[in-house]
Amino acid sequence: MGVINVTPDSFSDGGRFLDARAATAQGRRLAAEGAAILDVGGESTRPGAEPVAADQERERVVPVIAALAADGVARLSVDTSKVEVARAALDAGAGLVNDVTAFRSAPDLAGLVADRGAECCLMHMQGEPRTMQRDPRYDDVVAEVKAFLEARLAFAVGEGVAEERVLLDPGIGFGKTIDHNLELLRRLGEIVALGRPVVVGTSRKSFLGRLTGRGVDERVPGTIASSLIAFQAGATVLRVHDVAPVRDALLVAAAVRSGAHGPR
Ligand code: HH2
Repeated sequence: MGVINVTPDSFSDGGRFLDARAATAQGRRLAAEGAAILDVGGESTRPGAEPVAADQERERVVPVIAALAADGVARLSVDTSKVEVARAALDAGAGLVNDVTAFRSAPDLAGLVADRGAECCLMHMQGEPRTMQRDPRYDDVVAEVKAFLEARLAFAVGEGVAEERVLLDPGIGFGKTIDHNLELLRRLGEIVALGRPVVVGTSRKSFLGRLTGRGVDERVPGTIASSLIAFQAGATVLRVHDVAPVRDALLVAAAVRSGAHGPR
């Protein structure tokens, strides 16, 4: 899953793709590099980020999704928690709603996903973006994230979303310390055991900077390592800004696992 942030303030690429043409070009580049899914977002969720009004978020993402849908080169996902934005994105050609609040901020979003037969990604977050990194605490982070995802999956199914249309994400960096992130990656198999496809997004995140001493643009090796570890533990969707290097790493790992490889 390649990330396209149509925002002025995203933590790693804020401002680079605020213009619809630049964002669309980035989407085409990521698809050409091998992204199967493109995740288009119009509101940053970085720690301390300020909320964006629905109209503005919609104006940011819809032209980009419409242009990429016309290409037909990748499945399209909208990274939003708002019903109005998701509806417009689905109308424009998105097929997946990636909600970092797992339908908590807009419970009606579940009904929309159900009515449209869309897929959704439900992510764990403790707190909300503005304050989530102020002293997050858990007794057992993996058990709590797992119980949360199980409950949100049950909620979505109760609202009419087909279970096989739901992906789950432990929410690396969302209300978590470096130790919480490492434990989630180390014990990711427990989340995979829920039986739904698991999405993991470590791309360029600050815990990689803490581990390596690298700035946000220098965290590709850390992103590759953590994405591979997640893949080995059973994650099937890796949400990254740098598709080409992660794709190569995953191809090698998949070939070692299966013994099968293409004619490249
Ligand atoms: N991470 C971010 C945003 N959305 N969605 C899912 N499912 N999983 C993630 O780990 C995840 C996500 C944060 O990364 P980014 O979009 O690059 O930053 P920002 O929120 O600042 O735009």
